[in-house]
Amino acid sequence: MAVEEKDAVVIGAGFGGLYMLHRARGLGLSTVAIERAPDVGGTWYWNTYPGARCDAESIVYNYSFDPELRQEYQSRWPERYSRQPVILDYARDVADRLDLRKDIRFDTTVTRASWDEDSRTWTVETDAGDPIRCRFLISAVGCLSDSQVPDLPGLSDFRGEWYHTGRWPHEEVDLAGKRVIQIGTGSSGVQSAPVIAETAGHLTVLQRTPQYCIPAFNAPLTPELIDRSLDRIGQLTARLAQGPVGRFWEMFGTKRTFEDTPEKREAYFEQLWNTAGGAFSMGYVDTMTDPAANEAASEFVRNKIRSIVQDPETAAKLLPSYPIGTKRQVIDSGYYEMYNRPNVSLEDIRANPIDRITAEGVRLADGRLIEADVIVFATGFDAMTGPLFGLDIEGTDGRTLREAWAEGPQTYLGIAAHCYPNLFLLTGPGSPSVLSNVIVSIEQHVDWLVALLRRLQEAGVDRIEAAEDAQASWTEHVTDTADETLWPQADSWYMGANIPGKPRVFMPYLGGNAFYQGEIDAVAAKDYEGFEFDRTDAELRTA
Ligand code: NA7
Repeated sequence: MAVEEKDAVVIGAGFGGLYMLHRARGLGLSTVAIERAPDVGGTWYWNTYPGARCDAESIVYNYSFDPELRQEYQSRWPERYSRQPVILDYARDVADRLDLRKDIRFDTTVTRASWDEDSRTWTVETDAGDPIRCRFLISAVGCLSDSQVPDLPGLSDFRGEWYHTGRWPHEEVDLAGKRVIQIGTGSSGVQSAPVIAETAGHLTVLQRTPQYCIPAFNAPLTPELIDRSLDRIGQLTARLAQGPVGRFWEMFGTKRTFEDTPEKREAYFEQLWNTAGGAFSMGYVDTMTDPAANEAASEFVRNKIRSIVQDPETAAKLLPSYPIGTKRQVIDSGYYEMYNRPNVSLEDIRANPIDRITAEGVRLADGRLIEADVIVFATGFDAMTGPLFGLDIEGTDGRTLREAWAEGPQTYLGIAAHCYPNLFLLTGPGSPSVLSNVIVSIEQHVDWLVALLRRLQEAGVDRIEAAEDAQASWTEHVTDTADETLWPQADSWYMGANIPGKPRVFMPYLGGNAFYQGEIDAVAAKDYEGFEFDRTDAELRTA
């Protein structure tokens, strides 16, 4: 078997992989990216379900590393929140402009990676031919790429069609006039249901946990809207630049909930409802830390639900009880309004769970059969660790990441792991990742990593590993930061709670990008404190 030699292998050709590939070339590293899809785009390649769009604003959900490209695109985004095909086209355009495709192996899945201490290289095996040996292995697999269809009895008996939102066919799926069951009401389900309801004969939504949805107020992106958004972003950036900057939940608000009179509070919540989108539950600085403050925000949204949904019984089923913001904040376009349509109904499957799937549809515990032509699984992902475990990466102690992280992910700065030398995890567990505009997190990690790789090149270092104690204290810091807030209280995918048997650990870092930047810059300034450097001929430094 021939072995191909490269300096670096990047896994994934979404926004993380594309930017990493571009910057690795700049370092003069021979680099190849491995991508299981037939095209670039990552999550934006796979998530083609009806209504799929980004929940970060278009003018900031794009790369900033090339200001001219950003400027050029600013007037090209059609809407305030871009639809999936628009974002996929952008990723394709970037790949073409930077001539990245020639170094991407499409339709190729990484099946295993193992470290060889003698050569100080990773051997990366794929399902498409010879292995690749490389000095540096960089995961850009994303946090939400391992889609999950629940293990429900009887699915193979179902005579209709079924789809998962994260693996939706790229061909048109005609739902017109059909009886559709949708399971799941996270961001994907809240986006898809109103669009499906427009043409379906009947849509039945099976809800396990209700959501607090904040309206997106999506609209064509006019120059006025761009100015307003830029102004808001400018104010936030200026505030963060003043430092010392707060953590994620302290970035947006400045005052505390009960500093305001009830009237002022109601008016402020109304203003947030109309403008804040995903930042609603951070409008006040204490919403995510003080249960009483959170309850005030939660109740405001519950009242909105009561006022929008006409049928009181349906409205009651839609009222969440956990603290707002502790599950991923969903922003919607007409989700609650959809329940006023005659062709939509809601089932509370917490109270009356799914018994099984049958040939005709879904049978509930009370014996009722809901017949369907199509079942849509909007049931989410094995978030953050799932995509990494799928790579079957084996470390110096012979343990795979799945084994090493059996009690929860252990990383240093969310980008490196002890026993996994020369492996880097872009937007890995323990970094801000999903609690940010993820393109900002990607650029942050890639830029920081490029500086580190340059340092290694200059010093002739061929092995770098996160020290065990540095990893332990970072992991504790991630948990302690989460424990200052209400986030760990919810059964969310941040906590691994959506996957049976997954350890209950808060995985992303709540520091927020600005605070986190200060922390990783400080590590770099101390010549990468917490990492052990090594070179083949002589030891350079051990931290
Ligand atoms: P999410 O946010 O994980 O939502 C999945 C939904 O599916 C959620 O309502 C789940 O209920 C529900 N679910 C999951 N498993 C089951 C089973 N077994 N039975 C019934 N219902 C189930 O995934 P999305 O794709 O919507 O969004 C993921 C992220 O992508 C999103 O946050 C954005 O960042 C982009 P639960 O709440 O767990 O009770």
